[in-house]
Amino acid sequence: MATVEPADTHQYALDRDCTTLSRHVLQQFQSFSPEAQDISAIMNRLALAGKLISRRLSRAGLMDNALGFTGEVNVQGESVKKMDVYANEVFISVFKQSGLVCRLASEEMEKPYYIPENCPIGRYTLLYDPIDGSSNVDINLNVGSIFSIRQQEGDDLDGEARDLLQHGRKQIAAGYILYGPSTVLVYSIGRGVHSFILDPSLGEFILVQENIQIPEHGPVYSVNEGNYWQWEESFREYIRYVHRHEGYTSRYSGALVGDFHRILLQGGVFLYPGTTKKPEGKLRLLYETAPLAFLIEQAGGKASTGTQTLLDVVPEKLHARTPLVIGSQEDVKLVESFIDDWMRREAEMPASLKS
Ligand code: FDP
Repeated sequence: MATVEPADTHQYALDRDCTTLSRHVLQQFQSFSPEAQDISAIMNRLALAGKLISRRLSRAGLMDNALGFTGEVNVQGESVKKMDVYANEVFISVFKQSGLVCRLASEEMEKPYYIPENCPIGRYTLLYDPIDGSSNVDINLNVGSIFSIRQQEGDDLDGEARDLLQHGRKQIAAGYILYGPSTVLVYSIGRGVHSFILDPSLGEFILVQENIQIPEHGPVYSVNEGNYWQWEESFREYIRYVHRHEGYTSRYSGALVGDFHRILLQGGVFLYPGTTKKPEGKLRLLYETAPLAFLIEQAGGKASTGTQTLLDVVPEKLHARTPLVIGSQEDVKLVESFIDDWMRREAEMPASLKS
């Protein structure tokens, strides 16, 4: 019988270099400074939230009361799903008694949630969308969670969280968790974009790709074309352009995180334009578009509202919305060129001909 030498056993156990998420965050900071320790601990808690949500999603169809609507309507006027409530509470519970995060603000809560016992030491705020793409939950398709971390500025004594109404470059870290065939966590602390996959047998997120760079151009355009007649003419012109040119293909999953992940890895552009009735669009700035813009810039891509760099947008309120054009440099610039062109023609048009 063949005997296994200790050296071989060692090699077998480490068939890949298992860099865990918390180790990776510390490596990124290249120090054990208090900030490095804090952000590493926060990422660890976010990973725990991701594991809990992933576990529930994988069994949801077998459980009572996991799928479907609660009957409530959230602050955005959208029907709330049971999974939205569960995931929202998971993020709160993993940060209780952590001493890390003083406030949490999410799509599901009108006002930020304060954890007073954390506030004397934890001066960070977590902004998050607990379940992004919730319409996919009941049909077992991909959904995600998006997160962003900001430093609290001032004491916020009136509980209005006005210090959050600042541009996206104030984010210290951002990322998302994609619940697909595997559970993937992607994050950045402003030093590149890195991706991890949850190994269920270890219960750990393991590094799979470091310093992701988005291609300069990609074939995919990702947009809900059902809104075609509600967009401004510039977006309709762009869509007609890609229909008429070879090399473009359309993909739209109904979950921003899934569509964004495809574009981050393969290139292309995701669009959620405003409509004539809702020029601000659908997606929320602080916990949807700004974190993804932070990631795409770190990956060498571009994010805009169509007319303004997304990370420069200053929200007027916590749940402010923005149009979104995000992805490869070339593809975002192409969309912007249609908007510029259209604005120039509008400006030159005699007032009597304007619609
Ligand atoms: P959902 O409302 O299902 O949570 O965050 C909003 C979002 O999903 C995105 O994930 C998704 O890209 C978009 O809205 C889908 O909206 P449409 O159905 O209007 O295309």
